[in-house]
Amino acid sequence: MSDDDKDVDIGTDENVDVLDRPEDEVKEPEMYKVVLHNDDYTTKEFVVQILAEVFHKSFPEATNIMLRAHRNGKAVIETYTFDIAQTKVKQVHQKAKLKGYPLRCSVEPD
Ligand code: TYC
Repeated sequence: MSDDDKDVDIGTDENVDVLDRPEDEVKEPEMYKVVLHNDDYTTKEFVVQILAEVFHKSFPEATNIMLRAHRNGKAVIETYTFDIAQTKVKQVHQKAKLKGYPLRCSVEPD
């Protein structure tokens, strides 16, 4: 008999003990809020444009978020993993700087 003919038990959930180790469990990533801050100089139109371009918000959603920041001083735009949140903030600051606006966003733990 050749090696190819031998039955090899590869193991199934029925006949192999599986140990549940907490360190093997898949954890959800920690999430972070991107917060939009009000200022006296950036135009409402530009804020709405940024929210559409960078955060893919519809015009009505973008308008609501902009107005919340305008009235309350700040507004949560969306939550993301840390790297994505940080990248969005950088994109906002880069685009605002190009137009000479002081628009600011920040990242906060959710
Ligand atoms: N307060 C600004 C104005 O009256 C508009 C504005 C809204 C700016 C929201 C920033 O996050 C902001 N032109």
